[in-house]
Amino acid sequence: MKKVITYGTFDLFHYGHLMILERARALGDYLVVAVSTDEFNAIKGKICTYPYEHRSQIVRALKCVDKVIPENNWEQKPQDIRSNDINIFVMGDDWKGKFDFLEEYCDVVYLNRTEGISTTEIKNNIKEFLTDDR
Ligand code: C2G
Repeated sequence: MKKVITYGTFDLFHYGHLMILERARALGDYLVVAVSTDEFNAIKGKICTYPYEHRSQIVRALKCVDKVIPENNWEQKPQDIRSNDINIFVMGDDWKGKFDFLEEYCDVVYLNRTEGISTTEIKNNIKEFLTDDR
C-alpha cells in the first residue's frame, strides 16, 4: 500500500484545496492530511475564518481523504512520515524546495497550484462585493 501525506490550513475550503488532495491521493492508495491547528496558524501568521474543528471535519469528509491529523508545528513532519509509514510527501509548488530535506524519509512531490483561487482571493472578493453594495 502506497501512503501519501500532505499538510495545510484548508481555510474556506475551495477547489484548489480539493484538486491538490485528489491529486495527492491519486499518487497512492491512502491519503493522510495534516490540518494546521489554530495555534499553529497563529505561528504561521495566518488568521483563519473557520476554526480547526470545522476545517478538519470538512477535509475528513472527503472521499479522497483516509485520515486527518493535527499539524501543531513545523518540526513534526519526519515523525508523521515514520509513524504513518508514508511513502510520498506532497505539497503545492508554492512550497517547491522548502521540504526537500524530507527526501531522507520518503519521496517528495510538489504539484502545481490551481490558478485563480485562494483563500485570500475569496476574502477579497467578498470584501469587494460588500463595499459595492453600499
Ligand atoms: N493549494 C493549491 N492551489 C490553490 C491553493 C492552495 O494547490 N489555489 C494547495 C497549497 O499549495 C497547499 C494546500 O493547497 O499544498 C493547502 O494550502 P493552504 O491551506 O494555504 O496551506 P498552507 O498555508 O500552504 O500550509 O506545513 C505546511 C503548511 O501547513 C502548509
